[in-house]
Amino acid sequence: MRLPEMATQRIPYPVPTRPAPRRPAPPSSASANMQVLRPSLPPAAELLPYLEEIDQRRWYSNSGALVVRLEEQLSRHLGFSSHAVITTANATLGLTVALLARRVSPGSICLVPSWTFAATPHAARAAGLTPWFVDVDRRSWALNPDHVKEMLKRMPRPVSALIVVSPFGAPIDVKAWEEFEDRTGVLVIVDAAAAFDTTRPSHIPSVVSLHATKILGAGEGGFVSSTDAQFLERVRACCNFGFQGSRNAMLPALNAKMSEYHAAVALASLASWSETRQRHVRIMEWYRHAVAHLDRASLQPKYGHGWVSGTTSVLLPPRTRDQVSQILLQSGIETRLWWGTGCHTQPAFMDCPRGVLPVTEELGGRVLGLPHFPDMRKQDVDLVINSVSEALNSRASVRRQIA
Ligand code: T4K
Repeated sequence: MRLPEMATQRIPYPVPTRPAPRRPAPPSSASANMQVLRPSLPPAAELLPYLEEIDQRRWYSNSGALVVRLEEQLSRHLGFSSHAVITTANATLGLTVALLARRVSPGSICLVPSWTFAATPHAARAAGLTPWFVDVDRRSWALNPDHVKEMLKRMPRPVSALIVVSPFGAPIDVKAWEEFEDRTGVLVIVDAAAAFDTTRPSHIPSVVSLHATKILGAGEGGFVSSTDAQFLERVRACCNFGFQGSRNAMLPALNAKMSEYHAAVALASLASWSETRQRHVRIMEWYRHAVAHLDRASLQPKYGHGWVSGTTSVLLPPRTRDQVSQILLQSGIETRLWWGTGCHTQPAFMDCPRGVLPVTEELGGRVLGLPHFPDMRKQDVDLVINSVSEALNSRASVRRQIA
């Protein structure tokens, strides 16, 4: 039988032209059309040497040389004394395999904050657990080990695991969570998706995202880090169909491996990390300086205190967020509710059990993600914060007129 004409035709993809310059030109204008995030991954010229290596070896996935090199470089960069990183296809799968490799009991409860991205409870479910939403601490926007210890006394069913989330890259007190794990026996995983800059060695696994929107980007990608070598061996197997030195599936598993092409982008990103970090340090300093002049809004707790992130979130007065976001949009400034109104309000998680969530409810109604991208300039930050200030003032004057 003859195939229809269309199916046999090749789509005329554009032929690549000359490699782009080292960094794209600044995209933003201080007047309008500012995206909330505009990632800048390494240009083609910086990827070329890695891509040529792949061509020569004809090895494209399954623990290739670039993946191994990336894992070694990441381990060193994060301050581990030995190979302590396993790369993954993305952080959502990284969280899932980390839970599987910690040998959590299927069907048991995994405590997660509701104040997080949907990936966190999705991963708990994918690992066969029931996500149970817990409230965060107002002072950190993260889970508090002492509050959770108290909560455990009142749980109706056994809790096997807990995912503590680094809020938008802010550091987590890993020592406190190590002690929590020792005392309670609940297995802890850190969702450090946005926390490449603040991840530190611990036997407690941290899972970092290398998504294009994160500070260290591979397009898609992630990694699991831990000082526990046996756990890491299980993570490696859980990323590769459960194989442990043979083609017999020994563990519950997935295919969560990173390809050589993604490792190439991650290696090129890592090579320019200090320059990237410096850009974010500057942006965060500008935001801190500008927001200090607003009396009714504040940045997330300890924003930029010795760490960098790829996003900026501001806490607005109650019942102003939607109007501020609308007014900014009218001026061409895009904003984003990165974590929506809390996972417990999303249809996929409506059936998940939960505690009371007053802080999450409050943050879900008041936090707004402002523009933050690597080539942002001081005048862009000033424009954003002046627009927030004007939006808050115009709202206050409307309320005064009504009164
Ligand atoms: N845990 C936490 C706490 C997380 O925040 C995340 C992910 C994860 C786990 C899971 O990590 P991964 O499995 O993704 O590795 C984004 C990201 O896709 C997601 O990685 C991130 N968190 C989440 C908070 O945000 P979207 O759907 O909001 O992205 P999107 O496509 O709307 O892009 C945001 C802005 O960036 C837009 O203005 C468009 C722009 N953009 C985006 C991409 C991808 C570009 O200009 N170029 C691009 O290539 O999810």
